[in-house]
Amino acid sequence: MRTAKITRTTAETSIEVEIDLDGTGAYDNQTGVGFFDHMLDQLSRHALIDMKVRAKGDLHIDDHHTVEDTGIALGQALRQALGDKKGIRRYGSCHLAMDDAQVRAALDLSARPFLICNLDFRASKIGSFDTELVQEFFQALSTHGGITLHIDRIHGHNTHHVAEAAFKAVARALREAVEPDPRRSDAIPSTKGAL
Ligand SMILES: [Mn+2]
Repeated sequence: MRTAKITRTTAETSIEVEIDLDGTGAYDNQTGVGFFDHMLDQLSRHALIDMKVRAKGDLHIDDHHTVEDTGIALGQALRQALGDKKGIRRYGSCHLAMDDAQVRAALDLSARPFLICNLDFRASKIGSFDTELVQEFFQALSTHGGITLHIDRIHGHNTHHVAEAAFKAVARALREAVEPDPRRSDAIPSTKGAL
C-alpha cells in the first residue's frame, strides 16, 4: 500500500496529512486558507493522489506558517508513501495550459531537493492570499519530499490562473513520476541502485 499519514505539530501549526498514491484523486482539504485549499484540491485531483489535509495554524499572524508547514508534511508523506521507489517512473513533466496561463513543471523524485520556481506573479495577492506563498509551499514540498522541482511560467497574466496552472502542472508531473513503470516493476530507477 503506497499510503502515508503524517502528523506534525509545532508552536505555530498542527497539521495532519493522509495520502494514497494509488487513489482516484479524492480530496478533503481544510487548512483555513481558502485559496490554498483550492490549490491542494487541484494537486490531489490531477495527480490522482487521494489527499486529506487538516491544518490548524496561526492565521491571526498570516497564512505563512500554515502554508509552509502543510508543504513540509505533504513532502514527508510523499517520501514515506514512495518507500524505496522500486518500479516507479521517477521523472514527470507537464506543460499545462489554463486560459491565458501556461506553466511548465518538470520533476525528479531524486531524493535531491532542488527548487527552481519562476512564476513572476503580476499581483502580490489573490484575494487575501499572498502569492509569494506559492513558492514557499513548493520549496517545502521539494525539500521534505526529496524532489528536484522546476516550475516555469511560460506566459500568462492572470495571477489566479498562473498559480492554479502551476499546481495542476506539478500535479500532472507528479502523477507521471509516481506511476508504476510496467517495463521495470522490479527495479529502483537509478543506475546507482538507490534513490
Ligand atoms: Mn481557480
